[in-house]
Amino acid sequence: MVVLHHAWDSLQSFKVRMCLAEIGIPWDGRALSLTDFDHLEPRYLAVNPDGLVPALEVEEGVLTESSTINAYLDEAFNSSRLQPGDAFARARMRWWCHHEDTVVHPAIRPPTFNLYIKPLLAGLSAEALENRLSRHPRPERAAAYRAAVLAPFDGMAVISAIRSLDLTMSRIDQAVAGRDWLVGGAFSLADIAMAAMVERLEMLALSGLWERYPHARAWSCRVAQRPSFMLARAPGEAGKPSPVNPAFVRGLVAEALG
Ligand SMILES: N[C@@H](CCC(=O)N[C@@H](CS)C(=O)NCC(=O)O)C(=O)O
Repeated sequence: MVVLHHAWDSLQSFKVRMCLAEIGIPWDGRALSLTDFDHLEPRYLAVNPDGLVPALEVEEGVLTESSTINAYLDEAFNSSRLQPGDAFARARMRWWCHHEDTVVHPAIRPPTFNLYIKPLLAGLSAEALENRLSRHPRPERAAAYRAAVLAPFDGMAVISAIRSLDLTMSRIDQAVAGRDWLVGGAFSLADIAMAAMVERLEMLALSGLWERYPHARAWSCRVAQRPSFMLARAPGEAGKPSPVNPAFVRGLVAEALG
């Protein structure tokens, strides 16, 4: 059985959980808490020396990078049915996966740190924080946690992230005008990659952004209705109190998009 090291509230882990569910691969989970810094414990750094989730352990070894993992799962367990056969469509699919990794994920991080992680880490002393961060192999990642705990709320970073996410939505809107899925005629790894954004925007009280783009909004609803989307979510999430304040977020959206 494959073993997935993941965090329930990690965007990139969501992608892999959804892919596992979509294909129907049984998996054994090792859930880490990123706000308890489990990912910086020596036992996890032995699995992924980058100190990031997700990581997938299979018989042959460990795979990291969510898009690489999803392509592997589809190829090893699903005869590549989640990747278009046509070379051009497959290249478009890879574009969406790359866009999620290089544009969407970096854009999601400032709102996640400012709106969600900051309140969760409030009260952590600078000393306790540095103790944990001293093991972080990525200085820029350590800096994001440091800012979440020690720096004031960064409204400008959140506003510029909202603008970037809005631009991505306009691209989704064009891609799904007149069809169900992002690439070709079938649901693919591209939809799984971008589904993570659907889930995260909900968690950050930013789902209202979809309203500006009717085709993208309809796509986001189709994605959210897939059983694999529900299975990828944290169990018992519904009804859990969120640290995010929706009224405050609405104000930031108004400022970002006018
Ligand atoms: N490109 C990597 C990014 C992995 C990544 O950044 N994961 C985040 C959670 S979504 C993480 O582990 N954050 C912990 C940290 O920054 O210390 C992938 O797609 O797997």
